[in-house]
Amino acid sequence: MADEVILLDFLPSMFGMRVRIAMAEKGIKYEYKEEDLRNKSPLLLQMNPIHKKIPVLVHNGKPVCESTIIVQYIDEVWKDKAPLLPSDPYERAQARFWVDFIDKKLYDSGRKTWSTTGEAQEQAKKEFIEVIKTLEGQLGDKPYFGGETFGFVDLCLIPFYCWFHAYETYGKFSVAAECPNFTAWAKRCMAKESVAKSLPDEKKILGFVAELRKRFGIE
Ligand code: GS8
Repeated sequence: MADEVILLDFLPSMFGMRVRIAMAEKGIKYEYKEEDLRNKSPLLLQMNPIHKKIPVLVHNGKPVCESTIIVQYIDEVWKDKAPLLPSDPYERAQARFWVDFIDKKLYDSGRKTWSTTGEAQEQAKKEFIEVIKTLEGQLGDKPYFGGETFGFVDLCLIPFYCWFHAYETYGKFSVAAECPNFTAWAKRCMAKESVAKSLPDEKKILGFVAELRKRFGIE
């Protein structure tokens, strides 16, 4: 019997994008279900009763939650094509370290570039650029964080790139001007079909952020 694969997702979510890229890399056919996060479906509440968040992968009726856990699950189950995590245990641990760093540092500082003002916003911009520079240092001269090929760290990081236009518009700064090597890496990733088709247009994200700012009464 063929696998039944369902993805509960929300288009602007960088966490959801990770799963979409992993599915595209592996060539997995699945049913995409867009969630209204202000009116969550009974299926989402049933499949992720703890966090009630997307993304959730439902594989033959069983849920897997948390984007990085889902991507690793996909890599283990569909292991014949496009390996995402390194096979060496030490390299695998390093890749997980950097993804953990991205989740702990990049999400919050990025969000604060458009959701705060004044001193807090200046601080957020500084932190955001520092995080990108740290990642740039880790990338070094390699084409991808995974080395010669696109891997787990690349996949978990590139979804943030389509949010940069919104961060830069409201934060009034330019990542490309400050971090050219990082930007070259991002463009390399965007040239991949699996990535390009999984990320929404940056203008759509900008519109989404404009709506959020209005809703939160920012400015
Ligand atoms: C984060 C998922 C998340 O924040 C992961 O999957 O990696 N650590 C998790 N999902 C958000 C949408 S994206 O910002 C979400 O579902 N929010 C709904 C809510 O908080 O009610």
